[in-house]
Amino acid sequence: MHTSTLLRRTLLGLAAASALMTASTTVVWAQNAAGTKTLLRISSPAVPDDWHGKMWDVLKESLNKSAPNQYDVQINLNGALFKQGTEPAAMARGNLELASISAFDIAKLVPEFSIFTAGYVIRDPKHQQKVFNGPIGEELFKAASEKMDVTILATAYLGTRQLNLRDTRKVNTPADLKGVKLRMPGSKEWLFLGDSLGATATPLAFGEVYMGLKTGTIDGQDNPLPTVRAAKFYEVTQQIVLTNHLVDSLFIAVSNKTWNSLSASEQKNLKAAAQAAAKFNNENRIKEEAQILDFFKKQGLKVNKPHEEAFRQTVQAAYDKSEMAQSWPKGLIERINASK
Ligand code: KDO
Repeated sequence: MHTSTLLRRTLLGLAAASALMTASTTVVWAQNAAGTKTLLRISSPAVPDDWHGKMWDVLKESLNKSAPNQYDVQINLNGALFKQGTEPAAMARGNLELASISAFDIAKLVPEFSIFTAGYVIRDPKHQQKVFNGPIGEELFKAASEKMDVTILATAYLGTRQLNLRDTRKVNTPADLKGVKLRMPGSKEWLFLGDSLGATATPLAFGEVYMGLKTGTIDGQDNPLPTVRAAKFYEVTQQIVLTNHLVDSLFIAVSNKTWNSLSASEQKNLKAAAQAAAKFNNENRIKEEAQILDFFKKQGLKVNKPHEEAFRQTVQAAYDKSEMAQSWPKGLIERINASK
């Protein structure tokens, strides 16, 4: 065949393929725009093998059962759609419908929420559910809805944060962490927590932690142990220090734009789906935390229990003196402590 004929045919073929692609894109878009399916885009930095990554499948399945064909649920993990911490802004702009947001994300706009970014405030997963499913949660979630334009549907237990170090060292009290470059997520509340433990807090996004540990740009990181396993940080670290410094939460939140567009029964279904997802995460994570140390020991990691009371006192003293604590409503810490 003559080269120019071949070229013309190829170009015609490409044009036809592109017309087809445009047509199919238009069909998908038209479906959503026509309101036949409500788009629910989810973004999370979680790795797929972590419980708060898997929980979104539970939400999707629950909605498929309670509201068949009503939602187009799109799950995006590994921070692939939005970077860690940028989800609330994306929801406010109308580019994202659902996310699991942290107390640290909320504290940026609701300063009193920073009380939950402080170490040693929430005692355990039961206490966490008591606090957030009762009047304290109701008041603070209302403030989050007003200031962030999102509705919190359920509280997930992210786990209890522990230290995880690249090299072994003796760590008994905060003084033993002097000079340790401890990676924390990049916001002032996170960095405060890292510094309060006695380390030198260094900001880094979750997705960069593995390489940071491998190459030595950081000396350690803190996360709940199921995440240390799921994100494979144990491959590039040698020690776990059981400080138990933060019983961490994630809040499953939906943008108010989406929430307000739903009928009362649709809202009920979505809330039930979010609660089923949180329940799945919470049960599995608690079970895994109870037995996970053996896994790390088998991987050759050293696991040590430091003087937890020394950590608690140092951390609490740092928060007591902090500017952050000025924004905590009078009596809130006592109410949290009294929740049983
Ligand atoms: C982390 O970056 O260390 C953190 O644990 C912070 C949490 O708020 C949350 O964003 C979590 O990462 C991600 O979901 C990844 O597990």
